[in-house]
Amino acid sequence: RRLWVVRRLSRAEIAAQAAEVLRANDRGSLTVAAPRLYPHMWSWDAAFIAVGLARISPSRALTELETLLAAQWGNGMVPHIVFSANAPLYEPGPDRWASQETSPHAPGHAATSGLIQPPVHASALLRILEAARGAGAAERRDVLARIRALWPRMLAWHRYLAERRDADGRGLLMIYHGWESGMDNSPRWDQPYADVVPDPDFRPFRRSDLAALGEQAQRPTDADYVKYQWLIEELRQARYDDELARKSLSFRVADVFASAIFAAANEDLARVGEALGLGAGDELLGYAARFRRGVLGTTDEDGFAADVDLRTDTTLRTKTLAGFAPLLAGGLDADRRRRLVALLHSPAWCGNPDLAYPLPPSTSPQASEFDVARYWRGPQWPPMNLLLIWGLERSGEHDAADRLREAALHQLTDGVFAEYYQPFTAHPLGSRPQSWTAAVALDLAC
Ligand code: 9WN
Repeated sequence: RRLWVVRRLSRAEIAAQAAEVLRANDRGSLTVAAPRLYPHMWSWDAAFIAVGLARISPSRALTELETLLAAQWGNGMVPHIVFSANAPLYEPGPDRWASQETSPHAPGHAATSGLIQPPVHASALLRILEAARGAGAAERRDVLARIRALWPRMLAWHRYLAERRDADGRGLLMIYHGWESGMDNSPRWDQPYADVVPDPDFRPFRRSDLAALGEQAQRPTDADYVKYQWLIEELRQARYDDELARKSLSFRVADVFASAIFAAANEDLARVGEALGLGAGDELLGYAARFRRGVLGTTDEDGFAADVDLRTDTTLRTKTLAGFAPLLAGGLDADRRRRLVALLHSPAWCGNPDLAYPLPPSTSPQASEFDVARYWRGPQWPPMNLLLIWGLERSGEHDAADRLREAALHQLTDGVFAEYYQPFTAHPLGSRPQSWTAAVALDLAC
């Protein structure tokens, strides 16, 4: 085992270099997720990027959310990709989605995908609001006025999720594609994907990700990709209509991690609304309570949560990071919360003796599916550390939050700002420099 050894940056150097990465990936009113592999705007990346940018300029941070929400669909859906023109090739591009031709809800002025990603946006908005309080009077006034203007879109996004993605009110968000979870090839989805069988005459298109990255072992497999592409075909056939999708798609899963993010995001949006006198507090806190209950309803005796395959009503108990969802959503009784935090520190997770940094791998090293380099099947992902830090703080677990914060920052002192990290050697993996990693570094370093 060869550890990745580099000159470590100081806190001030990390902040400066991270800011430089975000500047270089800035295309004016949006920040590309990464210059080569992801040359467009991604939904949850944009939220993390806004959190980082808020440390430099609350106004520019808000622009990120404004650009994303300007591409919102008429039914409130916020698309997972907003395409920029003249960017390097990324597949599936706008033609594959054909959203404007297919759905009456798709915006006429923006090319977008037809999926969602986890709703971190309101949590980003709250951080922008907090950062604006420390800004000069003119910027503060401007940011507050723009948050008011954005409010109806944020509310419509949360209503879309609560009404269209949890139609039966069980407090869990339904997703139609592994990409909607943001954890594309996580073992969480192995079982549901086993039932996704493309039509025999389906012709998959060429992958652009392998050419952009060149590291096949760090990306999903070809077999995975055919299914990812096929599900887009199914969605298009369902005209991106939630009524139809909910009944017809061959992938329909309740995503417990996104549901926990949504529970927290509703509380955060309610706080923004309260601070600006915008109302809707009862509605938002009602959603928060519903999704918190939904998440808690999937937990085992340690408080570890599970996804649910909604086609078969099967609980999917996998050893992935998503199991810590209750720490994000809150609501565990003190005893089980302590057990869940102990599990987080145990050898199955951050306490694993082989780890270079005590940070949660995306999949437990003790799981049979663990793969040290392959994307969401093992590597550590900086934005997930940030979500857990927020969750631990929200749950009152301040010592655990501090430990995680220190390790997460230390990992990023290599100054590479990689998409993900090899957990045993700390080698930077995937695309680089990745904007959301720079944003997390900036937030942690400030
Ligand atoms: C598909 C942009 C996105 C992240 C996801 C990550 C990856 C895309 C891909 O990159 O997904 O949406 O092409 O692999 O899994 O979490 O938002 O950084």
